Amino acid sequence: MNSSPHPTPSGSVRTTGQQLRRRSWAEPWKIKMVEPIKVTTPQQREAALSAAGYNTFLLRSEDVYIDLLTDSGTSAMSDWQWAGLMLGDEAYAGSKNYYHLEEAVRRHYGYKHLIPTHQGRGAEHILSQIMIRPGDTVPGNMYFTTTRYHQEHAGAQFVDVIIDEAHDPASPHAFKGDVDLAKLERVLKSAKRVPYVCLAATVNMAGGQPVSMRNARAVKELCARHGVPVMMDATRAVENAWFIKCREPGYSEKSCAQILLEFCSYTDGCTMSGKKDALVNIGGWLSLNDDALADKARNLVVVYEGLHTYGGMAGRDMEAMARGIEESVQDDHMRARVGQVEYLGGLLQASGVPVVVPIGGHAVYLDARRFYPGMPQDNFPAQTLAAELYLDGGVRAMERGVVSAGRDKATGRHHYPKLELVRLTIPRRVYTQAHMDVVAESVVAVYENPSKPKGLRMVYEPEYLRFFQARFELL
Ligand code: P71
Repeated sequence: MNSSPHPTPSGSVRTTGQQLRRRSWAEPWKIKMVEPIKVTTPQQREAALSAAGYNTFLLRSEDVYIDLLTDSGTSAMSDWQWAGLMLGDEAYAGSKNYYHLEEAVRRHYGYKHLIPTHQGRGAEHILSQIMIRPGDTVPGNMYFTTTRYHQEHAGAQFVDVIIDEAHDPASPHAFKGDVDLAKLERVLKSAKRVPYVCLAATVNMAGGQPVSMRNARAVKELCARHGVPVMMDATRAVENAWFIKCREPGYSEKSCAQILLEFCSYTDGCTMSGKKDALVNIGGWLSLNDDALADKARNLVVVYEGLHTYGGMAGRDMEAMARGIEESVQDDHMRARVGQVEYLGGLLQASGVPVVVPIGGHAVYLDARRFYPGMPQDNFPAQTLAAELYLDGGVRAMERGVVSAGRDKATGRHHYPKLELVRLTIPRRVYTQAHMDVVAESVVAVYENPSKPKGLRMVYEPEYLRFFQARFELL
C-alpha cells in the first residue's frame, strides 16, 4: 500500500523581525465532487417532523438541510480512498485488503491481532461475549449506549468511574474524559469480578472530551496491579491524541500518530467503529494483544459477522478503511477537523449560547437544561430542542439526554443523566465554514426565541436502544 501524500502546513511564520505571528490555516484538501442539499419551507419541516414522531432519527435525510445527526459513517472519503475501492479483492478468504488493514492498524494502533467487524457494535458484541460472565462489573469512563447494552446483555453491570467534572457541562477541565482513579480502585476492590476496564477516548456522552496520557498511564498501572486488562473504545482515539498534543505538557512536539501509538500502548485491546476517525462509511474492528483471547474472538466472529478475514466488510471497504487510517492520523487533517468543530463552538459561545465546555472533538453539545430552564427532565428537554432546531432551519441534531440514557434494567425507571444535551455533530470533510455559520444562526434564533415549548410526551417506546425509534407528541 502506498502511503498518502500529506504536506504539513505551517501554523505560524517568522516575520522579518523574527516575531512569531499567527497565520490562518485551512483544510488540507479541495472539493472534487458535490452533493446537492435542499432548503425546505417551515410548513414542509413541520409536516416531516410530525410524521417522524418528533424524533430526528426518524426524519428522511432528503428533508434535512444540514445534517449534524452524527459523524458516524457520514465522512467524505478522499480520492485516494475511492481509488482503493477499485482495488477491492473480493475473495471470501484471505483478501489482500484484510492484510492492508491489519498492517495499518498495527502501524498506528500497535495491537497484535485484528478481528474485523461490520462496525463498532459488532466488535463490542464479540468482546463482551468472550470476556464477560454473568455477575461481572465493567467500570468505564461514562457509558456509551451500544457499549453498555452489550455489556449488560452479556450479564455485566456497568459502573461509571469518570471524574465528576465530566458531569458538569460548565467545568472547563482540559481532560474531562479522565478516569477518577479512586472511584476505579473502589470498584476493583469491591466487585466480585471485573473482566476488564473500558476506557473510551474521547468520551462521546461527556461531550467529546479527551483522556490525558497521564491518566491512561495511571489507569493501566492501577489495573495491572489488580490483574485486570484495559480495553479501549478507540472510536475517536485520534481526536483524543490531537487534544493531548494541544493540551498536555510534553506532547506539543510529538505527532498525532506518535501520541496515538503511545496511548494505545497503555491498553490491551480495543473496539473500533471505523465510521468515525477512520473516515469510512462502514466498518470496524476488534484488536487484542492476547493470543488466546484473539482465538476466542475469531471463533465467535464467524458466527455473527463473517469470516475472520472480512468480518462483515467487503474487500473494498477494508481497503478504504486502511487508507482512511493513514489519512486520519495526519496532523494537518486533525487540525482542520477539530478546528472546524471549535469554530462552530466559538460562534455559539460568542453569542452566549449554553454549550458544553471545552468544545469537544467531534461535536458541539448544547445544554438543553439552560435553553429551557424549569422544564422537567420527564418532558425531554433535549429531544424538544433537537425538534425545535430542525423546525427553525432544517438542521438535524441528536438528543443525548434522558431518552438516550434509557431505563434501569432492575427498576424499570428512566436513567436520569445529569447531562441533558443536544449534539451538533460535524461529519469529517463534508461541510464548509459557511454551513457552520448557518447552523450557528439557527441555534441562536432558537435560543433567543421568547416562546418556549412545554416539551414532549413519549407515545411509543422500543425495548432496546429506545432513542432510535421512540415517537413523541407535543405537550
Ligand atoms: C454516534 C455513534 C453512532 C450511534 C450509535 C448509537 C446511538 C446513536 C448513534 C457510535 C459509537 C461511539 C462510541 C464511542 C461505539 C460506537 C458504536 N456512535 N463507541 O456517536 O460513538 O459504533 O455505530 O459503528 O456500531 O453517532 P457503531
